[in-house]
Amino acid sequence: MSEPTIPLANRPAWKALQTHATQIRATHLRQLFADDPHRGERFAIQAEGIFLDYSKNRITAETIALLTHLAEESRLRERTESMFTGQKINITENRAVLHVALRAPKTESIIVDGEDVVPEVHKVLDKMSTFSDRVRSGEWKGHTGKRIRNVVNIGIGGSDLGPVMAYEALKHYSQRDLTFRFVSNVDGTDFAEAVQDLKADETLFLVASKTFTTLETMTNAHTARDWTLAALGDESAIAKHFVAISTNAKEVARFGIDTENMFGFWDWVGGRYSMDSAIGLSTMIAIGPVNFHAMLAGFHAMDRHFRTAPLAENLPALLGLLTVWYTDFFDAQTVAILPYEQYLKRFPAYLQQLTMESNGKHVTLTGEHVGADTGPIYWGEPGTNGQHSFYQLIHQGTRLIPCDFIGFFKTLNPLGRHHDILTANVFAQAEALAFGKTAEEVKASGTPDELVPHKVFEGNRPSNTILADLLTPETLGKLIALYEHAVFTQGVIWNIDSFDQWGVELGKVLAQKIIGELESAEEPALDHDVSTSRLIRLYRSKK
Ligand code: G6Q
Repeated sequence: MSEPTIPLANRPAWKALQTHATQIRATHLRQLFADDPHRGERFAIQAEGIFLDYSKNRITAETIALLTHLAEESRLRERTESMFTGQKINITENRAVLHVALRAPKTESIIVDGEDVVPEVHKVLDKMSTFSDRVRSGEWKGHTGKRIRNVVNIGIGGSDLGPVMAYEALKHYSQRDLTFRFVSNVDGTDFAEAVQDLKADETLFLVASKTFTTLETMTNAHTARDWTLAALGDESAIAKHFVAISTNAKEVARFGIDTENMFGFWDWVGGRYSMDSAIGLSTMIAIGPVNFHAMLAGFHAMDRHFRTAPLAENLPALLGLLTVWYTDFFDAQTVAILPYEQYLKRFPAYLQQLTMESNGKHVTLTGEHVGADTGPIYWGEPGTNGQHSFYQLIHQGTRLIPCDFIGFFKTLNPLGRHHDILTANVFAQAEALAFGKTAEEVKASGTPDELVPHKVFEGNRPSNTILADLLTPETLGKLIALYEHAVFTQGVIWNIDSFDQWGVELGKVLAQKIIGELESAEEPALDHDVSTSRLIRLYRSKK
């Protein structure tokens, strides 16, 4: 793979952006709008049914030109091709990164290590479809001959957040006589509460784990096994009530799940990029194979757009570059994701993993310090709820928080005036953030002098408004792929490996050691720092 040899700070566009930023930082959005009556059209694009208004950003045409130059200098195009053609761009794990293959049509071919992976992808999708149909129709029976009523996904991180988010997002399309639960936390409460009203003979567990060795998932899976056996009393029940989603057939068999009931995927699917692989089995059972395929088509449409659209009209590239702009030239620490769609309530949590596990890195592909700030903190809640809690800080605090507002022209639940009221709030918030309210305006409304400073809104706070027609499986696929490729764009600029996650390792190793120390019958000899050792002793004395 070709790598940019020029360090970030020496790239000409980066230097030009530094100079340019000093001018823009001194300019108010009020001024930028006053200067250009066509700004609302100039900085808006529509592609693949997604409308992006990015005019309320602190940018000019020159900013976009410089940012797209930066993308070119950083070889975004070449890197994108490397990803789409199966090169091993996950350098530190020596792996291809091919979530785009998960939604490639049958007619495409993508070669990894001399083999076309697309037929394999479709083979698994077909197996998932057959299985989902059997569960949905009631043909798949539990051990006692009863049909399955409950589906419990056991997984964590990438094997949980995508499935939960997609289930919530697409609940409208789900089969309502099936109950779905998601167990991820090793805290026993998660499992206990998930199954407390379920009957074992009507419950199917999907054990979702790429490695099939993850401590939390294996602990929960064994507890689920015990719970099932306690109710059904017979080992042969496991085959009817457990399926596995994994790349590790050996461990699946060792757990006691028939590998016939295993849905595979591949090492080139990263956990946080896996919700459209077999990891999405719970989604497919919920919404059915036809809707699942519509979701894949949405992903694929955005993949194509990202690969082919000119950078200045490229939704993911622009979204990614704007984040680099605020992170590195405005010292913004976070990005708020604000979906005005109740079904997207888990979307910010999903994006947290996608963005922060991908771009929370401090060294480049070649191991040097990046020399700039990388992945910002993503967070958010659905609107309008957030307006009554944390928006105060976004409007009047001292920090700059770029916001992504996500809304829809139509609602899946038309109820009186609700949708107009909801959407009015999206537009009002973006308007208030950008333009604020000056001291003169506050005074003119009769505010006593001493209150004026408190009621001033500085404005000049940037946001994107992302709109689509209706939340469908296809739209969801597009939205997710939009952010996946925005994250990739950022990673390319910073020249980091967006696809590894070494930062989660150290805590895992230490926990393994401490588990032994908490559980040992003998008083353990502790060689931790004094704080940790004392906490361990305290727990042992109180537990
Ligand atoms: C995602 C990460 C991580 C992973 C979980 C679960 O990109 O790799 O969140 O998905 O640790 O791993 P398993 O699927 O192997 O259980």
